Amino acid sequence: MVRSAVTISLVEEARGGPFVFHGSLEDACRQAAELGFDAIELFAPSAAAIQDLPLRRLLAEYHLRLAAVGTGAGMVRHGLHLCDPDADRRQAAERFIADIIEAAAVVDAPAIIGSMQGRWEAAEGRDAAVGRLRAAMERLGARAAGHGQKLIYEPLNRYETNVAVTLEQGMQLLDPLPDEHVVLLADLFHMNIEEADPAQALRRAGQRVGHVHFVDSNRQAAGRGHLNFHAIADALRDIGYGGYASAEAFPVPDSRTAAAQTMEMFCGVFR
Ligand code: LER
Ligand code: MN
Repeated sequence: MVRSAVTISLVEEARGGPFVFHGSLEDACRQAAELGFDAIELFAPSAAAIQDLPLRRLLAEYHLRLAAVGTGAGMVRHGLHLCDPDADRRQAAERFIADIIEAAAVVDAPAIIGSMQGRWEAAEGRDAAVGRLRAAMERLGARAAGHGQKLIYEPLNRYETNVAVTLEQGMQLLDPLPDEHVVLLADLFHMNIEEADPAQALRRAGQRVGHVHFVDSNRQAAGRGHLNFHAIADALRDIGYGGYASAEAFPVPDSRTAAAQTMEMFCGVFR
């Protein structure tokens, strides 16, 4: 059964970003619980910031799970990424993610590599950079598995990466890595830009799909754009998907309405 989640960002630099809730973890948990969400997904500044949060208390108090934790603050705040040709900076990127994997595992959640994959530069070419990215994900995936978690890798649209922009390209990137260690994140906003047919792409990716960013074509709450969520839900059912549909959308017209509209669509197509 697909479970519902909603995003909360605690990263000041990502105030204008596509997260339903911003700023207050407690307020986001309260509203997520009121609206019937199963979980929250957290975008936090660092592993240390996650450790300082009263996550256990809030999750228990509001009967929520932690669906996943993003690592993109390493890029947004420090400009770090795993394709970086500079070995010191690349290692700092890997360390940043490894620390978040550890902090998230304590609260029984996986970490996501989205913007931290970075991009390769034409001067160097694709193969060397992608080889280093894959090697880092192999180590990070093994680390996650050591804590009973999977590492989640997210293809992004062409304006955010040149590594893998479709699920098919993501599958090729992950091909040598065990799927018990690393799974794919299907973000429906990126997929609307890059996939010929999002539902078909989900069917082809099948068991590799481990997480979904549940959002409409314009990056607003599901139902506010032109994606066909019935076709997407049918595809997810067909592949036996049992992970989260996590609302990563702009708080338009406001956080509460975006969360409520997401839940209305979620119940309409999955329940
Ligand atoms: C970025 O566009 C995105 O979709 C995030 O989930 C990745 O950090
Ligand atoms: Mn996403």
